[in-house]
Amino acid sequence: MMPMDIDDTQSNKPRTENPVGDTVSEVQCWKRPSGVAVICLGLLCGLLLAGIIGLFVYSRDQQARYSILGNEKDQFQSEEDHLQTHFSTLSKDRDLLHTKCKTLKDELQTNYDNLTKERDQLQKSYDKLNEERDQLQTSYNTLTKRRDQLQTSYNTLAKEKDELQTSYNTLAKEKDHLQTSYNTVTDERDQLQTIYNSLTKIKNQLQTSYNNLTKERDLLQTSYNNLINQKCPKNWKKFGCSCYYISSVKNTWNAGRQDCLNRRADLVIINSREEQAFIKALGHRSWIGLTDRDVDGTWRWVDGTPMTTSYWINGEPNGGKKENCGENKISNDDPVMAWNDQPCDHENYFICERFG
Ligand code: 2F8
Ligand code: CA
Repeated sequence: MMPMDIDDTQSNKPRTENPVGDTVSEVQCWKRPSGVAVICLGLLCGLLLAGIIGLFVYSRDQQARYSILGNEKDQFQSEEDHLQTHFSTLSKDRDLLHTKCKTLKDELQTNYDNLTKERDQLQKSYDKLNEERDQLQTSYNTLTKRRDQLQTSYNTLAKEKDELQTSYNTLAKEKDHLQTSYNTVTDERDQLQTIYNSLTKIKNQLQTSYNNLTKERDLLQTSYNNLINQKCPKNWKKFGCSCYYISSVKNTWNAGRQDCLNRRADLVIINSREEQAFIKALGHRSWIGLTDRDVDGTWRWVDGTPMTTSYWINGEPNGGKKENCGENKISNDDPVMAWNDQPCDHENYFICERFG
């Protein structure tokens, strides 16, 4: 900032330090004697007077203005000094700022250059990163597709795994059941093997027995055939393998039995319904080889075997200890049922039986 130059403004105007001096040329006009000149002189005097008055007024005003201007000049001078001082300070500040500015400018230039280099490097890095980003984006897209495929595969595999797990659990249960069944069957097999071994032994024993029995059967069959074909003595009747003799006289049970024994026979033992029917059909009320004389109520045959099948008449036996010997009674119409218990000392016909 430049200081304001007050003196220069004043120098543009004519110096008025001595205004009286300026009227010298006008006084010289008084030396020309003429009327016109007088008039002119009067006019001039008037004009001069007016001028003087005007100058006076003007001078007074100028004085006042000069005074004001002096004051203003002082003020301006003071301000100029102040401004000069301020200007000097500002100049110093400007120089300082200029220096700082230059330093800053250099620093900024350096920073700018550095930043430019960094920017270029960053730009390169940015471009490189962009390329890497694009590559990564491509890789990301590829990986995303691959991930989706893997996710689909994973889901499928997960389902298959669950199904396999379910199948595995089912198979494990079935395996346990089968293992239990296998153990049970194994135990049963072992038991059956033991039984089989025992049965094999028994079968072999039975086979041996069967073979022996077959031989015995064949022998018995031969004997049976011989017996069947064997004829009975005179006055004896044939039935099956036995011959039967019907006494012609009556006697007690014991005497009748003795008579049979004398004939190499014994009182008849009835072993079947057919034999009983045969005996009854002979048409004689007679003793048979049945008695409970040893134990009342327990009937046995003369060979000592217990009676198992009976053909008692309805209501018999009824004699208790009084009737201990069996007879074949033919008074009823039934073709089979004919037995009655009688007192053993009662006399009765008797039937003997010889086997073979
Ligand atoms: O009514 C059946 C009964 O008949 C006779 O007694 C009344 C017989 N006794 C004699 O013949 C001795 C019983 O043996 C028989 O039960
Ligand atoms: Ca009786």
